[in-house]
Amino acid sequence: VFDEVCEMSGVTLTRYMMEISRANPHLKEIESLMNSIQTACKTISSLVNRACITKMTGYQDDGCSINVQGEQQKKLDVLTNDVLKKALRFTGRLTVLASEEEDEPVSMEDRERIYADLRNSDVVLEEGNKYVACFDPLDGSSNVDASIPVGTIFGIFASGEETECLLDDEDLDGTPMDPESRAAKCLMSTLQPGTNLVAAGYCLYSSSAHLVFTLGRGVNGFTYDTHIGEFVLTHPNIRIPERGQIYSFNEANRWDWDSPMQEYVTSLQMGQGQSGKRYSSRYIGSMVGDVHRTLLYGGIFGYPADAQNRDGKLRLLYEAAPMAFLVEQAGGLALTGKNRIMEIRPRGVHQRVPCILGSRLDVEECRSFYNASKDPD
Ligand code: P6P
Repeated sequence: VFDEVCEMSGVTLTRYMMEISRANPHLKEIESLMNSIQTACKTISSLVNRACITKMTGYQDDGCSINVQGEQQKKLDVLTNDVLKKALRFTGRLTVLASEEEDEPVSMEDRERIYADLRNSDVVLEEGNKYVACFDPLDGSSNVDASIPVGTIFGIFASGEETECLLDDEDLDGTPMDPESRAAKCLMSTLQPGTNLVAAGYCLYSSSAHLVFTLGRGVNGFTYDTHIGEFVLTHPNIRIPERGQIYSFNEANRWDWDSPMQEYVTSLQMGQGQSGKRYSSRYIGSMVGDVHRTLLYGGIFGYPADAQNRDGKLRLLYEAAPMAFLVEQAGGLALTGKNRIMEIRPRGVHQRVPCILGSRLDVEECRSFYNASKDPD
């Protein structure tokens, strides 16, 4: 069904997910999650588009709100995080969510209240699979004030054993769960490798809003049509070109990069790479925009390890892993330098990881420089 629905260019995302879950009943819960995510993205798109008009640019309060990253929170960081949390929370499908803006994973501790409210209403909430959502509500938000593209990144993991016992508020042996072990189990259910992702994607807020995601069977892109208030299928079955001619790294860090990266980029600049052509440099400083361009035009994007940041800058759980899933599903590669990003099990919710992703031949060429070096990955 995935292929047939993809031929229906112009189909709305709502209809697309309905067809997919009708043909794949086990994806019913994912349909509910995707519909909540698209609603949140429509709201965030409007908030970003009107930020300068509604004075939602600038920092939260008078700049005294610091997030877990130690960064000053923008007004929109806080607001978009609330929008996404509320949208996901009321699906009743999530047990845990982890956000760039939250210190620790958030368990659905008010899940009972939600169920009680729903039980008192005529909405029947069937218990479905439970999922763990990880997201960056507004990646690159420091660019909003200058109307540079920004985006939402999300990853949905299948539930694990720890997640199941969160549901029963008891340990697997039936004893009531104390807050500490509940928090520990929240964390454990969140720290999963990218290979456990069942869905991942981003919404780019730029000249248009584009929701691009995968359910593990290819990548499809939907564009927000403000005339009808729906995301419509405009980029069915996205395949990243085998090789591009654009490299996308912050070259201000060049002299801190490991030597393999320095040598690789120099070869591209000199036209001495495998393609024999000189590459162009494009770097927005907003991951979603750089990844979207790389997905459509081909080439290579990354935030490699450097002397100042041995693990790079990008976060594994809600930036690198979801984007790695997308890029691999589109036929590309996503590495830390030598190793596949999707196979790394996070040690912490906000763990950083070196990230190099894009066209298969470009990333393999870059890896050949790392493999030739004795530096540990
Ligand atoms: P730099 C935005 O802050 C972000 O997390 C990514 O969106 C982006 O790719 C990267 O950081 C840019 O970092 O150090 O090049 O400005």
